[in-house]
Amino acid sequence: MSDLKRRTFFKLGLAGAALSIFKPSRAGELLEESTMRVQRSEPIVISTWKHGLEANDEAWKVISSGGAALDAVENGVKVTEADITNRSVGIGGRPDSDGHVTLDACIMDHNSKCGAVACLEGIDHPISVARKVMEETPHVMLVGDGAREFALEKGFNKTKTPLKEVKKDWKDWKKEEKDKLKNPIINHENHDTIGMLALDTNGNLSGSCTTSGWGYKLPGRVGDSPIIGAGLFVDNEIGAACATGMGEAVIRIAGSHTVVELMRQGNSPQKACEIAVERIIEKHDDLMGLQVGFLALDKFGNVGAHSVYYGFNYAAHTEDGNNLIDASFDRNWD
Ligand code: SD4
Repeated sequence: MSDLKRRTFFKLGLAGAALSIFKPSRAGELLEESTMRVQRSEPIVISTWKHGLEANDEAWKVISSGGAALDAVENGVKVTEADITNRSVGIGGRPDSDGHVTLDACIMDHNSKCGAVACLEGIDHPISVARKVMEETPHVMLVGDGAREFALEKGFNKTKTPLKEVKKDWKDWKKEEKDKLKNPIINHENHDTIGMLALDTNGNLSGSCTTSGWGYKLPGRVGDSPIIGAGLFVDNEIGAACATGMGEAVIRIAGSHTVVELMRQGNSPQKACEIAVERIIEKHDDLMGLQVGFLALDKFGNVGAHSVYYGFNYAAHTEDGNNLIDASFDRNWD
């Protein structure tokens, strides 16, 4: 990120913050006036975890050739969904405690249009089903059998889940963890959802988020990832944010929406992620195993990332290349 961009945003951020104290509705107007001066944006795509590198490459093909951020974030996370070795996204994901792989996803564009699916079983690209919900229905979210019926009607392929090797792991888990069936314990190794945010050359933002959720969760459990405002939020005037980690904690503070609103108040994306993490920490007496990471991108291409615990990283693709970056964090695991 260039210093110039940072300085520009810093100034705008301060101006926005000052205005928001006296006359909140003016803050957005000021940013809009300022961004109108920017004719074309330098594109950027960012996404959670190491698998974001591959996903970014695909998304980058779209935005670097002048395509829309919305297409970039859909195509990008489809790479992760299609990777059957991934145990926390797509059809290679871990099942719930009954052995069903249920997938959650959502997508949001620069016009605040959004679509989501939750508890979707046996369909290979939940993110594309979410996009169809957004574009071809008057609804925002479809769940369970309804989502599956809709996907089949729209021509998506049926897939058999869980995969053989995943089923074997689940059976072993069931034998060993019988007592945990009714009370799943958070396992931070299971947390590898992909959330992706992109800014295209027209200055438009979009985001996507897709996961198989908490491994061996209770049947019917839905996390933050398909919930607009929790796992993902985009406001084209301000910025976008997504979350990864323990969805229950993210939902409790409407995490991604909170991050975007903090940016609207003049905080940098980094500061906004830090404040949101702080809020999660304040709201939970027991933080044991509670990992949450936020990733944010503002309208000017500035990035922020912060997590409760050490270990969260993200991939960022700009014109300078595609890099894996460690996020800052509040505490170590020990
Ligand atoms: C969930 N937030 O279902 C997801 C899981 C996750 O990295 O993010 N894993 O709660």
